[in-house]
Amino acid sequence: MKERNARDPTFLNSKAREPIPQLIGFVVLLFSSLIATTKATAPVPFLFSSSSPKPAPLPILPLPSAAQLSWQLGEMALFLHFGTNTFTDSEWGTGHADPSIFNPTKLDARQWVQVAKSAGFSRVILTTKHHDGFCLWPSAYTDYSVRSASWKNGAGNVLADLADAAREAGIGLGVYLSPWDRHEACYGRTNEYNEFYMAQMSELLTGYGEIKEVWLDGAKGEGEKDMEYFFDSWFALIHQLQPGAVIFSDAGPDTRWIGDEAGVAGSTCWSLFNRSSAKIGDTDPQYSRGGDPYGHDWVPAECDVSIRPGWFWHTSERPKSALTLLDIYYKSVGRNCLFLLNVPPNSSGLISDEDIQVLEEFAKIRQTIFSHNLAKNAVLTASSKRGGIDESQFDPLHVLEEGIFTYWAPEEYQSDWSINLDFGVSLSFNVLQVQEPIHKGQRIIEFHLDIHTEDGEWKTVISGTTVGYQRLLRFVTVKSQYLRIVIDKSRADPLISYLGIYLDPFSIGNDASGTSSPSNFNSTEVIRLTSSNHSLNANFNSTEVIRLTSSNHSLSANFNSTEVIRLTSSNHSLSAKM
Ligand code: FUL
Repeated sequence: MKERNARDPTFLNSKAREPIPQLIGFVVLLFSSLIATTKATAPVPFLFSSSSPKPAPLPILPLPSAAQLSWQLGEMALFLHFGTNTFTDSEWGTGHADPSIFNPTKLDARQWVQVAKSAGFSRVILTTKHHDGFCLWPSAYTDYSVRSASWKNGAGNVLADLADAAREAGIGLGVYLSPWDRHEACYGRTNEYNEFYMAQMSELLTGYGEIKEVWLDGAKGEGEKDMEYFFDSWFALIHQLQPGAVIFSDAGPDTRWIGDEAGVAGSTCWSLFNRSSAKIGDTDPQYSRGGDPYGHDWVPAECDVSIRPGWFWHTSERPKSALTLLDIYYKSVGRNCLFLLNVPPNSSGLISDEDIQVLEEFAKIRQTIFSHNLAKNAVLTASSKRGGIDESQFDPLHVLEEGIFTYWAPEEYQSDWSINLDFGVSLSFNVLQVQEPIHKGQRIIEFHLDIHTEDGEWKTVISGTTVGYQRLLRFVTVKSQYLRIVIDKSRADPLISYLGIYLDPFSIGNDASGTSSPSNFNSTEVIRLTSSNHSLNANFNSTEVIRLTSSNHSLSANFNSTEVIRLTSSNHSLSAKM
């Protein structure tokens, strides 16, 4: 069969390919019933044998590599910004700080790893060298490193400690090696510095066991020395030395920067991308946020953000709240991306207690919401099933099995694609989770969720664009016994590997009476309000999200700086404008 061309406009529109396949289906049906009636006298040995399984559908290009798949399944990584900046209260060190100031007397990489692991992070990524050039391992190519630090009289090696701890705990290890180096004298001399950088990279990738991710960027201050980075040579070296590692940069090759440092992906977010349309150090945020439905390369996005205002630890800064992290989780992991949360160790060499507390709360909140999938006890039926009723491989029941490798597939050449759920009783919920088996490509373009109302009508609760590895959509709490997920547009037959229906108790509408707050939304996105006993009215025209938290009748709001929000908290009334 020919590869399907995603640029063919009729291919994007499910309605464009109905009549002929339906006719074929009818003829096949007629033919098979004729055979059934003549079966006793004229057996058909192989044509309709029920014992041979229907092969899986063809994948649709581009597809992820094994390393990209394992990266995506990890969902969350912990970034560790640590170095001389931790001791000089700076973000971009000059490169001239005295290396002896590096003295984290209580440094315990096992604590970092335990914090990461118990909060659900699958890998840790260390700034082995930030822009100031100070190296957290004893590089042979510079003395601006732990070798010149007071810490352990110059005998320490942060990367080695972290590698051991990560290996023991069974979580992945990644390294950030900043291309921009404000200390190294050869920076600016192109050939020399590229050799130097590759020599340092080789040290990192050969001395510390398996490295799962290499992180680099094009960040550089105004007016700094100009030079060319030989990215293609770097990438080849990294893949040669660590074939299982993904390389992160603004343009991939394996995972791309989402284009902001707030951890937020676009509400449409393709893993499809054209590497050649992106430039390291000169990102087009729009292109990165959304990816490219016509992209030829598989380059899913990573959403980086710091738990604190700065990337490095500063005594004056405090961590974000667990609810803010939850909001970012919905907008990163819930939008087909990896959530890279920076939690900087402090100057004693430990992750601060207040950060740990937030991470523990964040883990508990996720556990509360996502450990109870209401769909688990539902009766599931699908609009059709690949291979017909006797084929169990593509049964809709697979959407309740954790993971992406088993899935529901519809019969070929259908015009309607949906999965229906019957809870048996009426239940309240406000979160939809959908996952695609991305090893077969990213397919779904548009989808929506309907509930069956008391007057017997189907009513759309929420609609969305793109699914990919995982889509989480929040909406005002609704109550229903019957619901259906409908796929409206897809690049190829849609496949669904997981469906979740949850009640997020931190969301709008879960007031004491259990009734939904009146609201009007023009958005396909989420509004989440937490209120105890009060009525809430909200009108939003935005595709973005706001979060309002009301407890003890006091209100606080967290939102992106590009959005405007007005809140009135007096006499328990509230209005918001975006
Ligand atoms: C940027 C850097 O300039 C910041 O200091 C930080 O490391 C962030 C993750 O990447 O490019």
